[in-house]
Amino acid sequence: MKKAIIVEAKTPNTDTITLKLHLDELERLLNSLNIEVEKRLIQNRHKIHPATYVGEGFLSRIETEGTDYIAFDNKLSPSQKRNIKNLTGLTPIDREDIILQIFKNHAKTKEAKIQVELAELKTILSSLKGRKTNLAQQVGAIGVKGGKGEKQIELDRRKIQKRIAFLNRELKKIESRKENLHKSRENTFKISIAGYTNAGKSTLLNTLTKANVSAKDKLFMTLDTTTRKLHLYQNRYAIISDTVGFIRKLPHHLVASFKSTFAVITYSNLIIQLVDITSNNFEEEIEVVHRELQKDCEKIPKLLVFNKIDLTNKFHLNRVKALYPHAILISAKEKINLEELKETILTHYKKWEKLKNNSKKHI
Ligand SMILES: Nc1nc2c(ncn2[C@@H]2O[C@H](COP(=O)(O)OP(=O)(O)OP(=O)(O)O)[C@@H](O)[C@H]2O)c(=O)[nH]1
Ligand SMILES: [Mg+2]
Repeated sequence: MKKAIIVEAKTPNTDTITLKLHLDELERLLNSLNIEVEKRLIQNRHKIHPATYVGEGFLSRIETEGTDYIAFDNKLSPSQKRNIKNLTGLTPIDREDIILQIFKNHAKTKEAKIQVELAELKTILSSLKGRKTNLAQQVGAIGVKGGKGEKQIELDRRKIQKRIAFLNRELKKIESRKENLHKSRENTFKISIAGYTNAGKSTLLNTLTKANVSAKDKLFMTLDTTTRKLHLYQNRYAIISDTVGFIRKLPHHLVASFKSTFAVITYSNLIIQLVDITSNNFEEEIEVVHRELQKDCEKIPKLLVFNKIDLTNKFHLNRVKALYPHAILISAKEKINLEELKETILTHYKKWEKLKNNSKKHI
């Protein structure tokens, strides 16, 4: 197993608790890559060092024996990476590199693979902008070894641009097929399960529809949406989709590449915003997802649903109930309180059906 040290700068306006929660998350991201975190080193600083992020002396004193990576929660510039590597001998990886690599490892379908490659190439391209350094120094630190890395190294800017254009064309083909699918579902009640990564979205889809989506305690297990039929009552059905998870500071190029995958949420008539009640940082997680959903889905009704209540105690449960009185509390895995969720879905379905019938009458 590869090993990493996490390094962070604590500036006067950083809150200690938030910092800890963010580094906890960074550690989970690293664990999703099978990288073990040996220690966290935090330097109190007035501001971030422009050349080395933390102080040079601080970096040069780090014990590096047996360690492979030096990981940072914030984005590092290519020159910061170079300097840090020179001072420590460790390979620097930042949050974006880590998330991108997780996406790369988990991409299974042709579409997801294209999307990840596009994001990766765009990241390389933007780090090459205005620089004369060669690719070998720029490419994603984690994937650089072995055949793939060498292949990447050979690509110059032009080749990258050509490849991006090709991948964009391929993606367009897949997207137009998807677009047609969305259109054909105009008269169907569409639900999507959205939420922070690892909230239990795939587990809920599996429980509600007997789908067979892989659900694991790893971040970003799902990179493709799966859609299934959900029986409501009599001969009424909805379709329900599992979606890609959100995370704070999701790399810009990944968001852009996965736009069509996230789009399934924008087409839905009801969004289940699923929250992991056991997360120490669920309030910020709700906020991150809420902010994303406000962008294109402001008008779509949303259900706030807390999951994994089988793992929590009464005290915490009551606290959440008091904080979010309209939320539904379930366990997707242990099938607790799913009836309330289904009934609420049904209420929304009936409202939607009524609106649809009324609008037909007016045509
Ligand atoms: N105890 C308990 N575990 C749950 C529950 N729901 C999901 N889990 C576990 O939480 C982990 C994540 O579940 P997933 O369904 O993969 O979560 P997800 O939101 O689809 O995650 P990503 O696709 O990675 O964004 C898995 O190990 C599940 O078994 C629950 O109600 N109770
Ligand atoms: Mg999933």
